[in-house]
Amino acid sequence: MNAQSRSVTLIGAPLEEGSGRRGAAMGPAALRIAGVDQTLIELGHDVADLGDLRIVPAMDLPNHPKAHNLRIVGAFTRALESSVHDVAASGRFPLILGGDHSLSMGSVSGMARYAASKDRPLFVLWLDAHADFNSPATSPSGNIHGMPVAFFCGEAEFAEILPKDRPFVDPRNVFQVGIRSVDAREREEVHEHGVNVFDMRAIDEQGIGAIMREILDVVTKANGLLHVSLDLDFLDPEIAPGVGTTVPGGATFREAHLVMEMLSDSGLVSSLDLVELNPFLDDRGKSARILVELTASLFGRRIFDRPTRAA
Ligand code: NNH
Ligand code: MN
Ligand code: MN
Ligand code: MN
Repeated sequence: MNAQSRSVTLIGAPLEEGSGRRGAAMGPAALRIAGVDQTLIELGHDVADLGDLRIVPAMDLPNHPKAHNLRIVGAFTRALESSVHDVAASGRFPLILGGDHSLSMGSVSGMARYAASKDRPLFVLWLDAHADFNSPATSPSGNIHGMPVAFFCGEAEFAEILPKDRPFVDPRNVFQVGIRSVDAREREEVHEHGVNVFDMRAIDEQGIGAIMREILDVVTKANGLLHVSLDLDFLDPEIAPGVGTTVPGGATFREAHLVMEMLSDSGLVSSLDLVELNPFLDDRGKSARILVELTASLFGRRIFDRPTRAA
């Protein structure tokens, strides 16, 4: 992404039905109030805003007892899959303002279809306290925001939200960073499918810089596209309290910024989700602002410039 100017399209996804509680639907509004568009414009990017998706439940989907609100989540999934795909195909950068994490079923599936059309592999950087690899069969909560990774990897069996022969993400192309809360059966699934997990202990032991270099090298060698999905609970709740599922011991302010700065330097990022912000639980806009600051780092804001690293 370097210092170069990008054409960015904001897509608001006021979805909260995938989480166990209300409030995340106010996320897109809070991110706009925190100045996400103006911040990108000041960094020299061209910004368009599609506004918020307006969705009615998909009545052709079943009321699934172990996947709460499947009809509304399924409708958002379909709408995002197509709008994210179309934005990417028009040469612009889709930036999805969430909304709970179930929206990534749609955004990542849309990018998977786009990557397949370009004959390039899609990689996903999943910044989260949680692995989000449950399915209706394994989920202890039935909340779909704990299932998106299994969905776009072709695992979670959801009746016909998207065509069954759509492009999936190879779980070995998924890098999860910041993980510190995994359910029992989810742990087995993640291992079985070869998801790359860098948990909080790995960050403590190796440092976030070394981990990011390793991930970026893999994506560079494969000439991949990289979708970044930033769950606010990746961060420590002390600095980002506006989230429904706080888990202590998360990433620090500087660790998160270094992730974004290194991603920016790499020029590899194709698309971004900002998810799980719950303004109803936030402390005077603090968490919305930190998401906007991290987005600024991803889009080229620097303390000082660095000499370009040889690849
Ligand atoms: N693993 C739990 C579940 O599936 C929690 C998921 N919650 C999240 N994920 N916030 O990022 O219900
Ligand atoms: Mn998540
Ligand atoms: Mn999470
Ligand atoms: Mn499995």
